[in-house]
Amino acid sequence: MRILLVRTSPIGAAFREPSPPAVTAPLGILYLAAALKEALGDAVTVEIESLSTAVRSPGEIPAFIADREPDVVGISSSLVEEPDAIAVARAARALAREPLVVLGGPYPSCSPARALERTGAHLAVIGEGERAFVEIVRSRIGGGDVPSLPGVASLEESGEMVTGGPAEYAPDPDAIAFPAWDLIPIETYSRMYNFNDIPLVRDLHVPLLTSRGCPYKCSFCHNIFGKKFRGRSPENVVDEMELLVERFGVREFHVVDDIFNASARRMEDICRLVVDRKLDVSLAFPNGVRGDIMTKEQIELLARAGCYSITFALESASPRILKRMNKRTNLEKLSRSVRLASEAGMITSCFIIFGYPGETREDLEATIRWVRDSRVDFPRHSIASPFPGTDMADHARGAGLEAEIEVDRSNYDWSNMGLASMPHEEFRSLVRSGMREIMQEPRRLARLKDIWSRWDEGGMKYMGHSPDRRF
Ligand code: B12
Ligand code: SF4
Repeated sequence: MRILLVRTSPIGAAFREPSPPAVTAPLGILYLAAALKEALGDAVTVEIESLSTAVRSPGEIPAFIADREPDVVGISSSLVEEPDAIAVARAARALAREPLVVLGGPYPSCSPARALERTGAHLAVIGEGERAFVEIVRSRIGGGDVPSLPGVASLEESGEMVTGGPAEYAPDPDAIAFPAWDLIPIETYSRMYNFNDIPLVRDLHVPLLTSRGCPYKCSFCHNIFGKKFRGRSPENVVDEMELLVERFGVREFHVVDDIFNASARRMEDICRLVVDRKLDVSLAFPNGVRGDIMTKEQIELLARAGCYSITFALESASPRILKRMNKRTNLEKLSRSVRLASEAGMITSCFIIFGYPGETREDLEATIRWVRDSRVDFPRHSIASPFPGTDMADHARGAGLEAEIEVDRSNYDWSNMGLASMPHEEFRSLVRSGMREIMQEPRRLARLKDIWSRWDEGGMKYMGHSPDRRF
């Protein structure tokens, strides 16, 4: 049985010069491919493609699908990639020998009914996908109908959505097979603009998922892996790193966990094991860590294990907005961790969300001041996008958002919604001037000069777009 797994990341990103959008290796479908191979062996052939590397424009999608003559098409998509998920599903369903079309990933996990209606996929998998997808393919090989499965949704003829019960999560994350790294060109993905947003330090890098689930309930976030933290054991994590070093020459790992440091002990043990095994790797945390629960010893241990870059999930420095976001952040402790990471030689970044529903000028200015005076090297800001189903979407309705947000490629993160408590033009100008104020702070400028000079001397490598793209 021929299984085609497609990741809908930005179309043609690999071909775009000089500044392609950020893309990571398609980790979700790499996990699915490994699970299929482990459970079904030679009964399946699995091909993995990502729209970022496989096609140059949406017009190429139908031929790209038809050429592969799949029996099952698995589509992995986030909500902002909805138009591409629709295009892939329609192209698959239009084939004369129609494959089974299964949609998974954050998009159907958070908006299953919308995803089924709009894409026309036969099935949507909600949450963790390995087990459900193996069972779907197994039943297809057996020739029967797909049975009702937990976390699998479909539409009845009446248009009503039915599921086989709530999504299930693998209780032991060590029992999940490592991603099928041999199915993708790691080098191609390493050359694209990376999530870490700064130069790389090694030639090849991959994203690494060392845990699943997050117990926090931030109002803007989507729950994909459940609310229970399930950490892989340190041995299992470092075994995967070792395999990637030895078999593929990968020496840089970008941890994309929701909350890598939920268990301090596990984090420390992972670092110690990397040091003990003399792995000579570099680590980055582009998806953020919780800075206000880190100690000096832990930060130093991370540095010894090869961590050169760390992103802190600040989001806002206004206590009022942090409360609305349900972030529960201790700003003082966070500030200390940023300083300690910087003193340990790491490049520091932080996430900022501007324009949270109801944000005032004072809230926004509090964030600008905090970041300006912090030891954050690279602030990474975005404008609030209230995704359907989140608490933030409810807050946004109170602030004037009337309809469910719609996706098109021109409003990628809906950044012009104007949900802050001020005229939108004023908001935009405050963000612009605030970011300028942060970036022109003299001590930050000096640190950045030092970072870029390390790059010029060859200490840091290709980041996916031209070296001219500086600040
Ligand atoms: C890496 C990453 C990025 C990277 C790369 C994205 C890319 N397109 O290549 C970058 C930096 C570009 C990025 C950007 C954004 N991201 Co992002 N990102 C992530 C992150 C941290 C890791 C993704 C990952 O590899 N996970 C690990 C794999 C194993 O999980 P997975 O892909 O979900 O796969 C599992 C299941 O979903 C399922 N599954 C997946 N695909 C399929 C397919 C089938 C057929 C089946 C059956 C099952 C299945 O099974 C898999 C294994 O269990 C996640 C958070 C997280 N920890 O997952 C957020 C996340 C995906 N991002 C998110 C958001 C909001 C964004 C942005 C909109 C942010 C912004 N405002 O700009 C943009 C949108 C970019 C885009 N084009 O999608 C949300 C998506 C929410 C949603 N409903 O869509 C997430 C979930 C964070 C969150 N918790 O809110 N992101
Ligand atoms: S933003 Fe991070 S800490 Fe908050 S709920 Fe999402 S994954 Fe957890």
